[in-house]
Formats: sequence, C-alpha cells, structure tokens
Amino acid sequence: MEAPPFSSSSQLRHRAPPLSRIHGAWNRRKPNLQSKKHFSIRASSAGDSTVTLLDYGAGNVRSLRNAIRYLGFDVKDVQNPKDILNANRLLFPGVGAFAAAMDVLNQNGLAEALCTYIENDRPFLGICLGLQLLFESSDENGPVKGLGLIPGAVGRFDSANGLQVPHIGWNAVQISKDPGILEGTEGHHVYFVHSYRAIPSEANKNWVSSTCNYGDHFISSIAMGNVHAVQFHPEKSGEVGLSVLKNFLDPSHSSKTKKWVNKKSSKLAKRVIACLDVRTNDKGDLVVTKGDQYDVREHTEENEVRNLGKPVDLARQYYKDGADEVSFLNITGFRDFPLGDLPMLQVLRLTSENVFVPLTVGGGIRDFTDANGRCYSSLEVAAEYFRSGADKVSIGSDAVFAAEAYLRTGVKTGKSSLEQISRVYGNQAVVVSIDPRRVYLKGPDDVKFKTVKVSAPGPNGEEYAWYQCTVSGGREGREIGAYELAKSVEELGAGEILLNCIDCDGQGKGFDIDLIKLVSEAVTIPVIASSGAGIVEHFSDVFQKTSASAALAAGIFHRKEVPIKCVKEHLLEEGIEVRL
Ligand code: 1PR
Repeated sequence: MEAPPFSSSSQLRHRAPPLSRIHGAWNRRKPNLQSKKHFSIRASSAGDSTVTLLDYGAGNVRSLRNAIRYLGFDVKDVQNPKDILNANRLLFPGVGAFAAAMDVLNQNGLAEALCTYIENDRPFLGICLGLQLLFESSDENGPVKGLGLIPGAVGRFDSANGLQVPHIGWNAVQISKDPGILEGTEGHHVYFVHSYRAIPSEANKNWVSSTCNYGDHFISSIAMGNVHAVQFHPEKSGEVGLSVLKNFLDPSHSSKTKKWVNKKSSKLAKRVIACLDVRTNDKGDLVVTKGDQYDVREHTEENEVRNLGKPVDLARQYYKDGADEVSFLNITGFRDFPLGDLPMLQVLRLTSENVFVPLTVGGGIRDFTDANGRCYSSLEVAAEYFRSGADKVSIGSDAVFAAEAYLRTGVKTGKSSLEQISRVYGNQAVVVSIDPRRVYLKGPDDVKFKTVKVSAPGPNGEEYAWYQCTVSGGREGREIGAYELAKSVEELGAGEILLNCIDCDGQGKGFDIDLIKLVSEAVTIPVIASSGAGIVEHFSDVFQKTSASAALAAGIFHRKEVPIKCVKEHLLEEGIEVRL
C-alpha cells in the first residue's frame, strides 16, 4: 500500500504564498524569471532517470507511477517543498477536488515552492487538476483561489442543454502551437475525465497549446517553455498517452521538426468496454466467468462455475485489442468482504502495471463488519480498490438501498456509500451498476413506476413493461424501477451508470434498446449500455437509437466471437466516432 506523503494535518505547515505574489502572477503571460524568490532552485543530483512526483495523497496515482516505471524511469516522491525545488522534472497529477488540493498545497508550503519552480521555467507537467490549479480560481465548491499563474477561472461544463457531465471518455485535441510534448497526438483520442474546465481567452492565449471540443472549446493543454499541463490523462490514454509522457520525461525522444497537422475536429468518441465478471470457482481459483441471464454455472452434472480465462491475462489482451476501458465485476462481492478478497486486489495491482486505459472495479462496495466486530466503511473498501489501481468503483446493491431510502425520505443523509465516495473521490469515480429485470404489463399505469411501450410485445401480447431493479446479483427484486433508480443515484452523486439487463445478459440478441433509451434520456450523466451484444451491428444499433455513451460486452469477447477491432471498424463505417 502506498502511503500518501501528505495530508492536510501534516506537520509540514508553512505559510500560504502571499496573495499579492499570486495576484502579481495573474497578468503575466509567461513565468516571471526575475521575481523575488522565496526559495532557491537547485536541480537535484539524482540521476536523469528520476522523476519527482507530487502526490498529496488524495486519490489514485498508481497508474501514473506504473506508467513512469513502464517507460524506464524511477519515481521520487515529494516529501517537503525542497524536493520540488530540487527536482529535475516534476510531475503533478492533481487528484480530488480543487479546494481540498489547494488546502494541502497551502498548508504544506508546497504552493509557494510550486510557484517558484514554475516561474523559474523548470520542467513541469501538471495533469488534470494539476492543470486547473495553475489558474486563478475555480468554481468547484467555490470560487476558490488557485495558484494564479495563468489568467482565467475554471468553471463547470454546462449540462443545461443536455450535455452529459462529467466529460468522460476519449476525445482528440486541436493543437494550436508547436506541439511540444503533444507531438504524436494529432488526430488521436486521449482520455478525459472531468466536470470542470478552463476556457481559452485573450488573456491566457499565449499559454494555450491545445483545445478540445465538448459543449464548448476548453483548454486541453498549456505549454510555456518547460512548463506543461494537460487536462487529459496520459497515463490512461493508451500508447498515445504514454508517448506524451515519454516526450516530457525524455525530450530527446521527440523529433526536432516540430511540424504538425491538425486532423479533423473530434467529438467525444463512443466507448467500447470489455467486462470481466470475476469470482472464485469451486476449486478456489479466481476466474473470469460469464452467465446466461446471470446464471454462471455449466448445465452439466458437475454444475461448475464457467471458466473463461484468467482475469489479468484477459484484461491485458483486451487492452492490446483496443478496449477503451476494462471493467472487473466481483460478482460474489455482495456476500463476501472485498478487503478479505486479496486475489481481487492483486488482479487490479497486476493489471494496472501495463494496462493504460481506465479500470473500473465493482462488487461488495458497502459498509461491512467482519467476524471480529471490526467495522469497515464503504469508503475504506473503495479506497483500497483505488490504491490497488482502480480508476472508478462500481456500486450495485448498496446504491439500490441508498436510492430507496432517498426516495422514501427525500433526504440526502450524506452517509450512503455513493455519497461518501463521490464526495471524497469526485462523482466521476463512482459508477452505479443497475441490474434490472423486465416485467411486462398490460397497461402503462399498472405500476407506480415509469413504464415503456415495448418494441416487441411480451409473451402474452403485453405492450408495456417496467424494469424492476434487483440486488445480490439479480437474486432479489426490489420495489424500485431502473428509471427511478437512475434519477436518484444521479442526485446522490453517481458519475456514470452501468446499465445491465438480466433478460438480455449472455443472450447475444442485442441490447435492450427500450431500457437504454428510457434511462439515458432520464439522466445527464453518461450511461454504459450493457448485456446482450452478439454481433457488431448491435453496437451501432445502440449508439444510433439511444444516447448511450459506451457499450459494454463480455461473452462475445471472451469466446473470441467478435474482436474489439471489428466492432470499432464497423462503428466507424457507420459514421460513429470511436478511438482506433
Ligand atoms: O451488488 O455492489 O456487490 O455488485 C455486484 C456486481 O456484480 C454488479 O455490478 C452486478 O451487475 C454484478 N453481478 C452479480 N452477479 C452477476 C452474475 O452474472 N451472476 N454480473 C453479475 C453481471 C452483467 C454484466 C455482463 C453484461 C455483458 N454481469 O457485467 O458482463 O451483461 O454480458 P454479455 O455481453 O455477455 O451479454 P454489488
């Protein structure tokens, strides 16, 4: 377990940088090399292969560490402001919320050291929040003052016109000056996950090195001398992202020609996600399994759990094949205790060593009391998943209970797993996995839940249906519909919905378009369509007929019936933007 080097209660308490100094920086177009220094800069004698990492412990930077090591560099953690000043190159992966990050930076004297380091034009790469913190302020739980090195305020994407927020997924950037470390990204998609963004303006135009299109044009990277920052996640952007990191870590690696050609402007690509349902089989091995309508046992005398491969091997294969994301669902997590499930944590650790796309993990995220009476909060469970390499956690059963309570009382207690985890890690890190079952009805008003007119009538000619949510892997139906659940969990802090359908699961007959349309039109967060993919046309169908942001499949990939590459080529032929 990697202990965070800092916390806001650390003994390292220095004065926050004087505001006059920060204000002074606001109007500068480039770092002021003549400004009065509070610290002196000395490049460290550590070898050239050492990268200094500013991890203030607010989230998962394991993937970034893995990417740095994968590229042949060593990581040195910042322990105090001097480590920043002495760095040969500094990586700053901002994670968590803006205000909390600024608190830690200010309380530990890191803010001042960072400003000094950047003003002295030392090699710097900020990532995601590490870009936003360079600006004057942010509206995230604010306004809150930032480091003030770049003019402009960071604001939230506007979801008023139906824009799905957070901006999650793969989008290409438009380079506006010498590509620098962005060389090689032209026309390629990189991975974004954020709800806030900075906007290009006359005052900050000299800083902006690329913009991206989502709702409006926002700043996707800045560059000035040796100072760089990117809004996307290079450590999660596959080979393209690794080359951005490599360009920064080893500038001799990038070509000196500095020519670039902007490809046609991009939209947010539709994602194709490979899902691995994982559980321990009867021999005690952790295996990838796959059910038919959630029944994962072979229909033989032995009645064994189906074994379709090893989780880490399959995840690596899907990364190579072009999966935009990999999801692990610990399907017996609802009855086991995930922190007792060390093999599952090990799967995440090993996968994140060389799979550089987002990883989601679900199963068993809830408060838990073990046999010795020790209570674990869902936040602790999620934290361990994040530390082990997950980028997002997916909550199933516990989200249903939270939504039921919310609908009953109308009160957000702030205590549900969903609320707690999204408060600490941001809602983009929390997926709610819904396991609904279709219940046919004669009329639209036969139940108090939202109904749909179904495209294909039920077994007795029924024209309507509602989608009943279940818990415990489909074993127990609850008095709440998928529509009601989706709307409630969005309000409680979910950043994304993974929408399964028990009736379609493993059937290979296509996604449940009625259900996906119902839910994706009810919420403004991204919806992942899941269950039923059998052929490439099912993917184009779901993207053409619904507002789903991603489509997930399991069986056809595990059984090698349809390669991910074929799905993407087909989508492209159909005019649907994807990452290749
Ligand atoms: O309730 O928080 O412990 O989470 C449990 C998680 O495990 C939930 O996300 C739930 O969906 C999942 N789960 C539980 N039991 C099963 C099962 O199959 N017996 N798997 C299960 C759900 C559904 C999809 C599947 C797609 C695509 N699997 O993940 O991969 O339906 O399949 P296909 O392309 O082959 O049709 P908690």
